[in-house]
Amino acid sequence: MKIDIVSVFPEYFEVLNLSLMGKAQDKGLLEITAHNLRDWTHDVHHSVDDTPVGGGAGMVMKPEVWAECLDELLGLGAPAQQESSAQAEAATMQPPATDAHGSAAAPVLIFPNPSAPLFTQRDATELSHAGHLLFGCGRYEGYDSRIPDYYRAQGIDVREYSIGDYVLNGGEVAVSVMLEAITRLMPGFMGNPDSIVEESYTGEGALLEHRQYTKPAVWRGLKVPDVLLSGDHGKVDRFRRDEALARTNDIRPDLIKALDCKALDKADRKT
Ligand code: 6GU
Repeated sequence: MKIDIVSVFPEYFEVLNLSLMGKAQDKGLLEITAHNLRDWTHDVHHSVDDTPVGGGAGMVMKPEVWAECLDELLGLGAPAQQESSAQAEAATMQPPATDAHGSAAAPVLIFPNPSAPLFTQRDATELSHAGHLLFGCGRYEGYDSRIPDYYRAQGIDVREYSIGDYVLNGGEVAVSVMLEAITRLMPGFMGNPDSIVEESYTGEGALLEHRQYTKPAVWRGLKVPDVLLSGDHGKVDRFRRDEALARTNDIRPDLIKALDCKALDKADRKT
């Protein structure tokens, strides 16, 4: 998967060279490039933002700079606009991204935005099959809304996502979060692919996970539930499923409401 990230703080993404994401890059599973948006400016101040039209506090990211950058990274010819020959050459020299099946894949353009729909495990799963993701990180009060509108109108798959109900200073951390959720679902990313099958938020059920224990069976006076020591796999499965349902009902009743009834079995209904 080819991943381009555009930001005024590309250094933020050095964390992606660590741990499993770093290993996936070494293996050639991921090819991540963090670009500096200011490289596409032409003025001496390298300015990327301006005051909001209509008034108000803060600054809004300008569409012209973003468009020069995104046109190049998406391999789109700039309409009636001059491109530097070096930039044009770089754009044509890029090999086409391929999807999970090795065929050329349409890029997905993603803008983190606290006022957008919530990014969920479902989105992560869908995007883990993409061949090319391009993230545009806004700063300040956000970016000119015509930027996503324009690329949608060009037929690009454009997404805007929030990662939760709180406000961050910019999209960089949100992109790191989304990327980790997406890439760990790629085939070959995890050492043990089973570990992603039974997690919270996956499967039709989308329940919080049951509680976890390891040895010793008694630690500082606290016991592991007896049933987990029984060796009866049927009982263990039932215990865990009941606990997952009860915990989800307590902590995230919204997930229970969203549950597809068909995902429940007869025994579930008694808990
Ligand atoms: Cl995607 N961006 C920013 N700036 N703040 C957020 C967010 C995104 N999601 C939640 N808060």
